[in-house]
Amino acid sequence: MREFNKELFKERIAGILLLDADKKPEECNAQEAMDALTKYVVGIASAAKIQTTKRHIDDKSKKVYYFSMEFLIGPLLENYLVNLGILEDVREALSEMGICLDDLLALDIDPGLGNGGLGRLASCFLDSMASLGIGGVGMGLRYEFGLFRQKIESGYQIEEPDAWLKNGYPWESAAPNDAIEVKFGGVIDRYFENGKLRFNHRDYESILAVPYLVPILGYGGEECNALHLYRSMPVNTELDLEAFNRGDYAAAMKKQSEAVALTSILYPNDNTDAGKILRLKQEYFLVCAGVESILRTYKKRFVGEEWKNFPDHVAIQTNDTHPALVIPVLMRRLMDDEGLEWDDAWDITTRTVGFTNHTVLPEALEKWPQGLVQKLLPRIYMIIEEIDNRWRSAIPQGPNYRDIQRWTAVLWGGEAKMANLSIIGSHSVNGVSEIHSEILKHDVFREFYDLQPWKFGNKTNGVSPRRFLMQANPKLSSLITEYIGDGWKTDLDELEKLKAFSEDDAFLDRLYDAKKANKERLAAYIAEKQEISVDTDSVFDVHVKRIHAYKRQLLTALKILNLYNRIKTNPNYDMPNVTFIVGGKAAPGYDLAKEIIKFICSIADKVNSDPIVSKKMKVIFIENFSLSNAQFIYPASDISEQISTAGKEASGTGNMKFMMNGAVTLGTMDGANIEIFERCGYENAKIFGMNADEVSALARGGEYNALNEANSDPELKLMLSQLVDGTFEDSGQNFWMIYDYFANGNDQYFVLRDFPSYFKAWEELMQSYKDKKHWQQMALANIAGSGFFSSDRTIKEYAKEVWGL
Ligand code: NBG
Repeated sequence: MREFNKELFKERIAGILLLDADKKPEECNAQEAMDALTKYVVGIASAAKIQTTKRHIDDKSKKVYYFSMEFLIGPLLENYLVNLGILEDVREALSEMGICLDDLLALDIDPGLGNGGLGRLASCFLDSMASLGIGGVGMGLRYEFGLFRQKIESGYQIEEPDAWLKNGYPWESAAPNDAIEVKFGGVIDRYFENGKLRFNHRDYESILAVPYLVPILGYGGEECNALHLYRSMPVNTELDLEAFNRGDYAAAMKKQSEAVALTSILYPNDNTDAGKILRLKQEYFLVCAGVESILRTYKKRFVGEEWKNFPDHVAIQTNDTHPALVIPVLMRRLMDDEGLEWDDAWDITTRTVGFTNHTVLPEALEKWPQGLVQKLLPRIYMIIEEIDNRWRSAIPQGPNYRDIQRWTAVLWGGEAKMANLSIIGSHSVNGVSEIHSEILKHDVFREFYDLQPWKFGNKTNGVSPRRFLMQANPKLSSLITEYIGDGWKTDLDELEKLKAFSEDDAFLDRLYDAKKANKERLAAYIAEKQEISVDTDSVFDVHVKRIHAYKRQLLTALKILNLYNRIKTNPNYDMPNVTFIVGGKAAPGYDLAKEIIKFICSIADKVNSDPIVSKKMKVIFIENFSLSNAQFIYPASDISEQISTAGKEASGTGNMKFMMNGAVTLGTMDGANIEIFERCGYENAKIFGMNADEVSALARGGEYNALNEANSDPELKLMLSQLVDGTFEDSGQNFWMIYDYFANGNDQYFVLRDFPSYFKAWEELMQSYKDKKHWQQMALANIAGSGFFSSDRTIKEYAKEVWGL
């Protein structure tokens, strides 16, 4: 950890304030103080970056390039103060200067450059690589507008643009000298030169990729990596003068606007593929710029090195299929520009690239119309065709192989299939939890697995304990340190040591107190934002994540409605007081998800305004669930709702964040839940519902009918009719869309089948809550068992088994 010299620090901050704001510390406002503190930390990060770069040049260590269309990095200031180990020192020093650190942190920018788990995972990985001293570079896009901000008005989601750059972003530094030209469209001419086939690209349109570098500071503050975010800019800064002189200013600016538009927005879809041309352009833009930057650095560092050694120095990991074009792009660079033959280029490419799949949902597996790829990326298309031809001709012909030909082809039925391209062009393919990786091998990609079983592996996801425990939950962190020392901060497995205190009443009481304090922090946030007061002695039952049919927020909604109905008929219904907290964004084009939000908000209105029911429970829909408020939510939770249909959630990472903070999982046998149950002990979680095999059997059978489920269960039947019988008319509507979802035999995620077992499991969990000591023991078992879910462990596995570090 770094030394902290308080007087020097105060002098530095005062100096920056004087230069930048012409003010003394006691005269500055929070924003000015925030800017000064950020500048101070950026200075430390830059110094660390220089040292890290020097070290990596000297030891020639292998570098990992993590390509992702999303990086949910979150607010950085507090995170870096934690990583530097100076958060409390800085707080004290500032307060001596009359500045309150918390006021500053509240102003920190939360760049929404991702949708959900996939983007946050990428950022946890960057944090872990830096903390472990692995030279890791993130390659992403600098979207002008991040994921929309969610407002809830009368229960409806309203999307507002996230103009996160409007006041500048102090963490980034532009590197215009390293800009890269990316070419779209045009024509490819073939010709022979010295007996070698060559390609000339003409009549294309160029867009400039300008890198912006954000420092990624590891724990301990010694290592600093970088995130490269590419921004699209026009190549020619000139106007179309002819149009300009005509007075047609829009036409004069057309090229410029098109170029800028490329990285303007992040597609707000989680686990669905929008299939839009702009998205394909974004994906190509990212990989083209990224590959070029890798090769430039490589050629500088390894002068005279043979190309075949490239994979000894560089690893590329693709975060889902979005950067799949990295394969043909690297091929093109090696062949067309560096003069390598196909076989050598192919060997280098496949030894360099690794692919992680993050979903089994068919609607999220990217496919592009062949014609579009051909028109937009003519040379890349030729290479994809060649990859596909070579792959197919290596598969035996004949009737037994027809299915394999069909399901593994890259180009088939007029479509270019990015998952197939990713698998064929990588040396490693992995899923993100045990069960998910098994489903990939035996179901989604089984033809590939039959042919190349050695490529397939598993890397169960993890999360950064710095951000999600140390930073999010200082109360619990200091309690842990008090009892087991601070080795857990770099080796999360040490949390196991806490098991020794499971009969220690004093410790268990302290655990309860920490939870209670965190509930008070969240309650204050809710009171401020939503003007609702919640009972901090109640159970906090929390379901926060993107809204999606497969994640089954409908189960939560029906559970709450069922409780409402029960209390209305029996005001003495036996349950502890509960606060239900739901939150998450719906993709703007996903009508059912938006309707689910409205449904939950309507139930909340009913519950919270009922004089009797509201004494037992409250329902809160947290507006704009995002990294910044997530950090208050996980530590305050008692119950972690992880209730996706078994087999559908690839891993989940929220489940790990809850566990680490001592929440008990109420969940299905899905994704990483299963590994969570194994590590906290099945008795310290609550499992319900069908398992993945039962789900597939039910789906295959084709006989499931949601209405039958409802008709055989009076409570379900009542709730289904309440959707449309005017029960919710005072909150403005009936929920025909949800009713139809069930009634038209659409319940593809089996909400109604799993509901009875879900409700029963919840009731049983409430019984266990009554025994305070026992509940604290369950919470403790979760914290103590969560070491495995550190992203440090995940990254070590990638490093060893995929990247060959
Ligand atoms: C998501 C999965 C989650 C998983 C994250 C990170 C996509 C395509 N997939 O279950 O739905 O935890 O990826 O791996 O966003």
